[in-house]
Amino acid sequence: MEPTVGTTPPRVMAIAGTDSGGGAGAAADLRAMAACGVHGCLAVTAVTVQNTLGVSGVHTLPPETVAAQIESVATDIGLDAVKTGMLATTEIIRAIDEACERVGIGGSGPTPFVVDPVAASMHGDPLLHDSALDAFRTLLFPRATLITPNLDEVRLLTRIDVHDRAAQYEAAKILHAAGPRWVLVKGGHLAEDTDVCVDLLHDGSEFVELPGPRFAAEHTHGSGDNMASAIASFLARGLAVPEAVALGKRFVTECVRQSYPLGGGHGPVSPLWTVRPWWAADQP
Ligand code: PXL
Repeated sequence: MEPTVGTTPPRVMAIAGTDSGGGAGAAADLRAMAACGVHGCLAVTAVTVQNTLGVSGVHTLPPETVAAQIESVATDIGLDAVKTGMLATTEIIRAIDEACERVGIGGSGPTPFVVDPVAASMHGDPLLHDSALDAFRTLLFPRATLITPNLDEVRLLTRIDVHDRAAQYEAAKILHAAGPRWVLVKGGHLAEDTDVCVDLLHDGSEFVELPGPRFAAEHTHGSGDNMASAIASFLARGLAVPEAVALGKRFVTECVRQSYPLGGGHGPVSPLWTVRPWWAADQP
């Protein structure tokens, strides 16, 4: 058979840490990107020693190696969108900011830039130095097309403890003032909503509430990574932010619905619902 040459898909980069348990971080990002039909590239920031019970070790890469991965890919392969996850230190954040400036990612450059301000694992293990919160605010937020904090990250970044919708609106306004084009304040941790999960999107003038079902899910490891990676993938496909966020929400809602147990702790959300079982006899 003659080999066939395919069409290059949209190209998206995750700047992220690894999770040896495979549920979150870089592995989740690249799976979500494949599920959303794009070519995923990766700049590793840190290696975590991790299973479903928690994080027992973190080894960060030299900041210049993180920057070099970004520039190497951007100057050859090209990038249609970039998303960040675990960034670990101020020095790595600064190196990312400088590399993005050089190759036109976020800010006034052409490449959309999604910043998921990851601060801790779901077990509360730190994935970011406390002193690096300021670097997020001052360097990456002004460069971001969209930031996607959950309510724990909102508390760290703004000191607002969001317990109701009014505070969710207030937090969105304060975070928008730090410079991102759009803010998505995710409502997954909002206790007052018992059967809905309302994410709030804000661009400095409009507010859009994105309601979705809430599941009593125990296995939600990697949900934020999957969502931000899906949104970046849809931005790379050329969708506007509200459409990309709405599709990202649809994607992650199904990932949470289909999450599975793994190990002795919290299992991962699953993008496998997008995979056609081509290996089964009746699937061509
Ligand atoms: O889900 C956030 C996240 C991102 N990156 C890494 C992680 C986690 C959560 O545990 O381990 C490497």
